[in-house]
Amino acid sequence: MPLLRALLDGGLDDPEAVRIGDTAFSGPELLGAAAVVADEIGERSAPTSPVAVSATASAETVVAVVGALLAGAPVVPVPPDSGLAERGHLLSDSGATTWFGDKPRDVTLPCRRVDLSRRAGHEVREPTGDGPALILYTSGTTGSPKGVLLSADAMAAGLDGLADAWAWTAADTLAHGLPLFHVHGLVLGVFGALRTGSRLVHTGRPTPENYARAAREHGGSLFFGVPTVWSRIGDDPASAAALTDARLLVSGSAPLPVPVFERVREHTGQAPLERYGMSETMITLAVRADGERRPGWVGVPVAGVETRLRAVVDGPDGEPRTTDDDVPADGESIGELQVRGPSLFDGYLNRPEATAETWTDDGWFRTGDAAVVDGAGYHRIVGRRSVDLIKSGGYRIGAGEVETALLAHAGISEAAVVGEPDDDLGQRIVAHVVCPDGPVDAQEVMDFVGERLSKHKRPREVVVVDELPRNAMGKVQKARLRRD
Ligand code: MCA
Ligand code: AMP
Repeated sequence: MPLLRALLDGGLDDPEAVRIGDTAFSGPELLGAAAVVADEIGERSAPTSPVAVSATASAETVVAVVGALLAGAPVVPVPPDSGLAERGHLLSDSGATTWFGDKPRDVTLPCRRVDLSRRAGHEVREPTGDGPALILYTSGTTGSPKGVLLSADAMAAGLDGLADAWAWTAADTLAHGLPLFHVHGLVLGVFGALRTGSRLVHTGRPTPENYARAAREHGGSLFFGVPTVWSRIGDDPASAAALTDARLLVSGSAPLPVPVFERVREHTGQAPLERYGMSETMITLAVRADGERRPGWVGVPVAGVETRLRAVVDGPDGEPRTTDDDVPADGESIGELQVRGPSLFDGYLNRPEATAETWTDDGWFRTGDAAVVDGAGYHRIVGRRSVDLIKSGGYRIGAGEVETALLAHAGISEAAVVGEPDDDLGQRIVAHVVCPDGPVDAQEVMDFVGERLSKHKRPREVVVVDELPRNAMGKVQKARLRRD
């Protein structure tokens, strides 16, 4: 069954089926525009060559991505503000052969622009779904981002699990303003609508005013946001009041703080519903539409997913090590969350060793998140095992990637990046740097990182130190840098 089932079945025939900013399409119009892209891809390259899409929050991005899926070309969504080093890595690592969108000067690939007014009249089909359909770049603790290979079948399974959990149907209008280069905004937030047949309203920036407008003017019933978005809505009672009649307010991508949960409930009249996932796994845990909305808990496995919690002990080298022992389902005992099911990825592109490290010998995916589970199967995420994966505004940011960018600065000889608690962003990036030739200008350092990496990877604060705290082995002791 195709990933974009409702779109290809001729559903979505309403002229407002897909609205992004000022552009609205019916399903057949979107399909006709995407078929032009599919034809162009088929003419230019081997159909299985990856295609890079400058993933602005725009109708052009949706048309390009859908067109590439129809052509059978894996899509590499590129953050539109990615800096030179990040973009260069994404393009060379993925082997993309075509660039869709406005072309930055450093991109040498053949460039195509989507023409929203063009339509192809012929019928299109989606290729079979077990090969890579999306290559999503995501940060690890060290090194450059890795390309997560997601097949259409895995995404379809994950979306069906959510449709079941949330009673998500063609009667819904999905509204959100998330970026279109991650699972949350692109897979759930676009493919989810094109699979279930629900209308889609992309709000542009995910501001409280734009969410309120999506409710008032477009009848949004199902709202997606990261906790930062819900925190800002909770602080804006007038906008929050517009969401009172929405069917579900869904939060994910990072922990939803209990005070934010309470503020959203107070001002919208309904409790938000949490779900948990990863780029590598799609959404594996969710509170069901009719389930208990318990602040701080992310619910039960979605259909087809199994979870287990494995005990973690200190290894002989002092580093934590996961054992083969399950921790009790008592709502208190903490273990590493491991998952398996049909929505999981097919590995990291070009990284067999990194791929192997994420799987246990008996075939479970190690999430790296610490969790508890209770007797009813409700899960709570209590933290990440590694301090080097930071979640800021719902974005996953590897400390190592930011440190590498900082070390390219002539005035910086050592760098250590940590995530510090932040009421708005969950965590904010703080860089501790050693500057042998005298202090550097903090804003200049932030701009320097922004030229190399995506804007959200810029440190919010730069702290100049004489030396970094290190243990006897010379390893930086990041716990000693945190000031909370
Ligand atoms: C930010 N600004 C800065 C700096 N940082 N300026 C100078 N130096 C800095 N260090 C600027 C920004 O560019 C912006 O400027 C302004 O300050 C406000 O920035 P910010 O506070 O970041 O707010 P924002 O731009 O409104 O972003 C908040 C956000 C965003 C909208 C919540 O973080 C976001 O879209 N997050 C979604 C991430 C996401 O989709 N993750 C899903 C991953 P200006 O106003 O000029 O632009 S997928 C996943 O996690 C799994 C599968 C899952 O479970 O979903
Ligand atoms: P990403 O690769 O951007 O998909 O980020 C995945 C990570 O986000 C997970 O490993 C978790 O650490 C975190 N995450 C996602 N959803 C939640 C949630 N509801 N609560 C806590 N953490 C979450």
